Amino acid sequence: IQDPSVYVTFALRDPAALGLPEGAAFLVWTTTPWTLPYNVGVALHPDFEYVAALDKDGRALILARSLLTEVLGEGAEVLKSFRGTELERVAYEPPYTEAYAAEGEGKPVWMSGLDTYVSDSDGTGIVHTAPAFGEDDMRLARNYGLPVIVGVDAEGKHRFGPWKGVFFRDANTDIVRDLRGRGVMWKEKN
Ligand code: VAL
Repeated sequence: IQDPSVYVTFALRDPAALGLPEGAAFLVWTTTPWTLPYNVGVALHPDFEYVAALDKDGRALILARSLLTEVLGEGAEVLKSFRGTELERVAYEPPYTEAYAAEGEGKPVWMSGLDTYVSDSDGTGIVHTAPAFGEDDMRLARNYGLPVIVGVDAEGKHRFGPWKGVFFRDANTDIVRDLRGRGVMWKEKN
């Protein structure tokens, strides 16, 4: 089975603090949409250069400069550039909060962290982090005190949301549709 690959936008809580316009967002790429309900953070590389550049709709999106042309195309206007270290602990609006509300752990901050495992060989240089589903994700959670939610049970079924009881990967189609409805789907490629 081929996992769908999606680009989603996580809007910054306080874009003005970085000198960016309203609506500015982290652009995040993932091949596991079914883990997005358990997102708690995004990982950036401390030494990469990042830019906030305008997409075709005039929205400011943050991504690694080395992937700018590949992702946004030729000639995208760059508003600002940042070193990864300048984008640490930047709070954003997560795509989903349901799992955390249900678990009663209080709300995570949903923020960026830095880790040198982040690559710019594909994606956007900004990695969706869901700690229960990856070793690197777990390390980021530990380093930044992000909560860990195990979103699927021992049988591999979702424990939360409208996908409760659905086998993890089988929820991909529904979650992709849901992301479109939430207005956070930027691009899908299969
Ligand atoms: N970080 C991974 C991804 O972006 C998973 C493990 C959540 O797909």
